[in-house]
Amino acid sequence: MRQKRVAAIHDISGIGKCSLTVALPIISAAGIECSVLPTALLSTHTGGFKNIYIKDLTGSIMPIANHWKSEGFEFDAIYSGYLGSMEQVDLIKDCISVLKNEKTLVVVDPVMGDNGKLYQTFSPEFPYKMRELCALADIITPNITEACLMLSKKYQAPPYTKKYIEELLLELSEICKGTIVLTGVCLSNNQQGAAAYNSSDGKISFISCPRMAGIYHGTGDVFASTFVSGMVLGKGMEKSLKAAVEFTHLSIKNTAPNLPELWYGVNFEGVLPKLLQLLEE
Ligand code: PXL
Repeated sequence: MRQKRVAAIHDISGIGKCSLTVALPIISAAGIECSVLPTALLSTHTGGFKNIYIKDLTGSIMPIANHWKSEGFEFDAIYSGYLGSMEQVDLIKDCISVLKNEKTLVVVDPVMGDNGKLYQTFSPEFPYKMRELCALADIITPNITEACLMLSKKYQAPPYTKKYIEELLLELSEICKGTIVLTGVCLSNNQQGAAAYNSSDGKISFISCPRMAGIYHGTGDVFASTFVSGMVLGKGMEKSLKAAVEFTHLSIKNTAPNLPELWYGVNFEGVLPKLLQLLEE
């Protein structure tokens, strides 16, 4: 049996510990080959840095996907994240149709915002466009902000009731007919985690861990990359969700003593040696 392979379609931010600089090490540490398709090259991420250098790579997306296809590469998952423009949403839809086979899992992380705000690089119409990509996915992994943006709902600050989270999951299942994984699910001030809704059996699961004070950038990417790894390794929804919540928590715990210097990203690197064990549990 060949090694598992994931096509990761995100930007590459040279500094900032997010998108491809998180997806590549995590997926690789899980023993999975990670083929990278960069959507844009940035000097840093956009969450707090100024004067960022951005090189758009829109024109490279289809030539890369078509070359992979012509070389006969097959993918166990296609995992998309931060996209540079509305036009890229259409291109990633095309990429999926070029690269997907009947067994490929399509995971869309609709990266657009956090803490109630759309990231500075996106226009207000972007969340509506992102719904089109989510409609093609087997699994989507929005945070609460991204869920509210796609549903045109007013953002509410945490903590949330279980009923509110269940309502969001069901509303999102109108956009994506597969599985909805919602992150940033905080049911009390000292807990944090994720919830999932599987439309095939109607089951809703909640997983939580202790909440650490502070804001931690890039944790959505740490979560989704771990989750995708678990799913590709055949661990199933519940185990992958649990591993992703726990690995994200470990990364945050490993960062808290280094705030504020590490305001821009978590020290997931220091806990990478524990990843495989979490995925095995
Ligand atoms: O972590 C999400 C992310 C990915 N890529 C870029 C970002 C952000 C969040 O700010 O700016 C470029």
